[in-house]
Amino acid sequence: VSEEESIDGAGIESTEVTRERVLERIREDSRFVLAAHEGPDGDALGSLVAMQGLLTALGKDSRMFIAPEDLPLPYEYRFFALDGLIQAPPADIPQRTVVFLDCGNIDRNSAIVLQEGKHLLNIDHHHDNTRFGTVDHVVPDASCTAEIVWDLMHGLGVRPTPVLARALYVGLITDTGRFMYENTGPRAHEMAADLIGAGVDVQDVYRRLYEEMPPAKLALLALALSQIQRFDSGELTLAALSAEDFQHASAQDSYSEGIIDHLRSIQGTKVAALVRELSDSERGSGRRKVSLRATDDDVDVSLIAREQGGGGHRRAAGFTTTLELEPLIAFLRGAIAAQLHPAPAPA
Ligand SMILES: [Mn+2]
Repeated sequence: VSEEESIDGAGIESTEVTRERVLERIREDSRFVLAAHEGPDGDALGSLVAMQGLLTALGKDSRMFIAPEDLPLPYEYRFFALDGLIQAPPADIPQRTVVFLDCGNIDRNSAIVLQEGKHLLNIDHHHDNTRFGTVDHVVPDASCTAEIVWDLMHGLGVRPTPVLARALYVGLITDTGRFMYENTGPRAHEMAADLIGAGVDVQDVYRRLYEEMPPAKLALLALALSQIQRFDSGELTLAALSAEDFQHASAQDSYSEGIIDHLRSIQGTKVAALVRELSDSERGSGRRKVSLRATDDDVDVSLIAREQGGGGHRRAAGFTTTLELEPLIAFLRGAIAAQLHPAPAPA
């Protein structure tokens, strides 16, 4: 493609071009640091661990950065071997290529300490990615960032070990809701077939991620389900967990993962919201973390999250706020209504 054809109206290079640029950096550079978004989920961690395995297979020197506040990892991800883990930028960061994975922006991300890297490869699938890299390989059509890493792996001719394949598979099944969310296309299943062929033990991964649940996690779910609130004929279904709720359930912060799927599943819901008060350990006393899920395309929750300085996908987004619960709910109801029932334009 010519230079003009490869750049769209907004000056953004096509993913064919950015893919080649990423492959070139990986082939030519020898030292790397990898990072993902804060509070890393299955896709962030799976992509991180897989990229580490990929670079190691190519004989590169690679380190994985995870901020101290994100460790230990949520229990379901502790089986990942974190080879090459660092918790602070290495002294030679100006000579290293930094790879940001599944990271829509780095403004409020601890990984911002890696900005001094030689090259910044921004590999992500969030459509609202702020394109902060020196190369921005952003593929909104990818079901997960792990799918992009999987594609790069094939581009580099690396055959995955079972451990590398498992890391990619974790990213795939967590971000697609086990192949149930709207981002699940043929490619997600082709990727699954490829990875299972490379040695992924499907039942073992399922057990690790979704069973072996600490009883406190179920206790927290029970607390959330017992205080569901519905607004505007149920278009907004919300549960708010306080710091005391976490204490009563003896639950860790990460145990709220998955609760929002129950809220979204309730009849008539357009938007599900899980609000949780951040504990002191998350450096956020008095702040609340809000996760949003949309049931269909009628509401774009990433727009709502962005109004509060957050972001995400159209059907899954989030933000952090200092708003008290009442004004927060008022904001959400207003923002949802503005999309569902826009006022008619003045004549
Ligand atoms: Mn993701």
